[in-house]
Amino acid sequence: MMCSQWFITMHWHILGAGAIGCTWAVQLFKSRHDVTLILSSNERLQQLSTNGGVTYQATDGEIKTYKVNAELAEKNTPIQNLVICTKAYSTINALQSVADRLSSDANVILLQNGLGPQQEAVTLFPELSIWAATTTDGAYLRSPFHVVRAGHGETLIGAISRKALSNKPLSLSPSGDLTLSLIDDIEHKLWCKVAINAAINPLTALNNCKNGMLVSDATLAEKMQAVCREVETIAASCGQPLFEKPLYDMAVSIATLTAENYSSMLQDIQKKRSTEIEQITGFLCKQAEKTGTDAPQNRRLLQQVRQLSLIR
Ligand code: KPL
Repeated sequence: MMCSQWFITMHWHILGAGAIGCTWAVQLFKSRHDVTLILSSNERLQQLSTNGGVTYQATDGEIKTYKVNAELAEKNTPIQNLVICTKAYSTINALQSVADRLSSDANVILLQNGLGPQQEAVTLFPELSIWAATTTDGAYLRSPFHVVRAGHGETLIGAISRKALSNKPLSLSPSGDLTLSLIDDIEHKLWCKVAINAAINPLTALNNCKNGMLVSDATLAEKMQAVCREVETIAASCGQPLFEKPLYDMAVSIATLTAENYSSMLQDIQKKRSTEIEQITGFLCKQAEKTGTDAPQNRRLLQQVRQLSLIR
C-alpha cells in the first residue's frame, strides 16, 4: 500500500544525521513538514549551523542547503514522530536517549540495516507504536551535513509492535521524492536484506574489495555461494523462506548492480568505525544456535570481521 497523498503537516524528529537521516530531513522539510534533527553534541549543532543547514545534492546535480532545525536529545519538548536512522548498533541507545520525550501516541520508525535491535526495541518499549523500515535508497555524505543522493530506491515500512499493528496506518505524506510503502510483513523484508548483507558485506570487508569482485573472482564467488546456502538454511529453520530465486542468484544480481561500490561494512572498516556485523552475521549465528542449525561459514566470517575490527 502506498502512503496516502493528502497533505498533513507533521513534526518529525530524526535521530541519526548520516546520509539517510539527512536525506529524510531534507525531503520531509521540502514537503513542509516540521523537521528537527536530534544531534549528539554541541559540536555537531555548531557544525550544522556553520554549514547553514543540511546541504543536499540531488541526482540531477542540483545542490541546495535547507535550514533544518536541530537540537540535543536532552531537550524536553515532546516528540510525536521519530525516525531513527543511526547505525544498527546504536538504535537502542538512540531510542533510550529520547524515550522520556515520546508522546503516548508517538510513532517511532527504525530505519537501519540488520536485525535484532528492532525486536529489542519492542521488548524494551512494548507500549510504543514502533515501525521497522528498510530502504534501497542510495545516498552518501560528502562531508558532515552534506548529503549526495546517489539513487532513488524504495523504503518499505511495517508495524512491528502490538500498538503499531492495532493503530491506524502511519501517514507520512507528503514525503518529497522518497518512495515510501507501508507493507504487512516487514520482518520478511528485513530478513531478505540481512541475507543479502550477510552474503556481500563480510566478504568484501575481509577481502578489501568492491562488491563486483564477489562475482568476478571465482574463489570469492564460491565462498559467497557457500555463505548463501548456509544463510538460506538458517532462514528456513526460522520459518523465513527468503526470495523466490536462490539467495546466491539474488546476491550475484545485487553485487553486479553495485559492482563499483564498496559495501557499507568495508566503508566502516576503512573509516575505523564499528561495523554492523553483530546485527547481520551475528544475528544469523544467534538464530542458528537457537534452532540447532550448523553455521560454520557465518561463524567464521563473524569471528574474522570481529578480529579485523580489533586490529585496525
Ligand atoms: O546494502 C548494502 C551494503 O553495502 O550495506 C549492499 C546491498 C551490499 C550494497 O553495497
